[in-house]
Amino acid sequence: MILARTVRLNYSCPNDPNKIDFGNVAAELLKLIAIMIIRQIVLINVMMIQIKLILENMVVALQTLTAIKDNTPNCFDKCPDDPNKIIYEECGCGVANTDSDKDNTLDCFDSCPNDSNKIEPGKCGCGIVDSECCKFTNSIGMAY
Ligand SMILES: [Ca+2]
Ligand SMILES: [Ca+2]
Ligand SMILES: [Ca+2]
Repeated sequence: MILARTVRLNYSCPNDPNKIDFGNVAAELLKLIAIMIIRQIVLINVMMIQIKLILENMVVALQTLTAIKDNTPNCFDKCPDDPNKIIYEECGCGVANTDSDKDNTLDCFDSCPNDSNKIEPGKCGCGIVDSECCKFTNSIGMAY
């Protein structure tokens, strides 16, 4: 490209064949430099677009990796380390909101999670009705 344009340069002054018109040469060189700079800028823009695409793909890949099982990117996930929750619920992240004995008290608040009659061990402990263990027995073992 430069050679092709150089061939077309008119180095001589039209009125004096012994002199070179440096004004024309400088202008032509400036044009060539400008064209080269524009080409470099275009190339840089293309590279920037490609880098932007690569970075966008990396962000998507990272979001996919960190979404765990709930398919929620961590930026929208209040429990990023808990694959079962995306919001902070009663029992918090990492703890299931389970009510094993169906007494309407979640296991995380139920000290007797397998006793539907108690949420605290009370006097007799979980699984035993308090009035049952507090009965007095007579000498032959009869409750009264
Ligand atoms: Ca989560
Ligand atoms: Ca319960
Ligand atoms: Ca219970």
